[in-house]
Amino acid sequence: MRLYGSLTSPYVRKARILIREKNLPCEFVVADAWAADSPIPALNPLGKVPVLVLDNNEVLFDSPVIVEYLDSLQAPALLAAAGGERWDVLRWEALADGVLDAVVTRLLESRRPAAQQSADNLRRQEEKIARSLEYIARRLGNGPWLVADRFTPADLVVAVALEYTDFRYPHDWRGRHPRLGQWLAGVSARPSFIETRPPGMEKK
Ligand SMILES: N[C@@H](CCC(=O)N[C@@H](CS)C(=O)NCC(=O)O)C(=O)O
Repeated sequence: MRLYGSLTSPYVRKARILIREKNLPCEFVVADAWAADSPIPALNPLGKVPVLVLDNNEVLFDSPVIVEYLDSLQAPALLAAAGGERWDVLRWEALADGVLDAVVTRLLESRRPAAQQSADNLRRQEEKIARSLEYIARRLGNGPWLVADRFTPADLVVAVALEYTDFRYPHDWRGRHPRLGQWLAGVSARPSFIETRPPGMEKK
């Protein structure tokens, strides 16, 4: 198997963390989706990373699909096969993916020439992020995990989203949600997080 992606993409990092957590044999190919000579559009018509090329040359894309596929390769699966726990985890994943989308959209907007930037769009994305962090903090218990009594893809994706927020939209969300900050410190101390942290992303 080969995983294509950049070192800084949080969507790619989700797959890299899962590969490390489950010790799966998978080559990592660094590829920039934005480069003119990028191999990515030939693999994924959407032109986005991550892309996973299987041993039979079948191609999977979109990080939720890749994460679930990788998780299915080796028991025990981190995602429950059925029942309430499964839907809890999938909802957390959808929320965290939405936070990533908002942070990326905000970043791209902020990189446009000042005269072309939309203050409305910046504010809208920042509101999505603030509401989502509030939502997470409100539902966070006292234990180390979001769902059940073990590490699940919910913890993985929410922690990736919070670290990416620190990386690309640094602001004092810990002041508002100190317990969420403590929770993140626990998850992000895992070797899978340490080993996949991109250059320039400091652990808080
Ligand atoms: N929903 C996709 C989002 C992936 C994504 O947006 N990747 C970015 C890198 S962070 C990308 O490849 N962007 C290139 C583009 O949008 O053309 C996923 O979860 O895999």
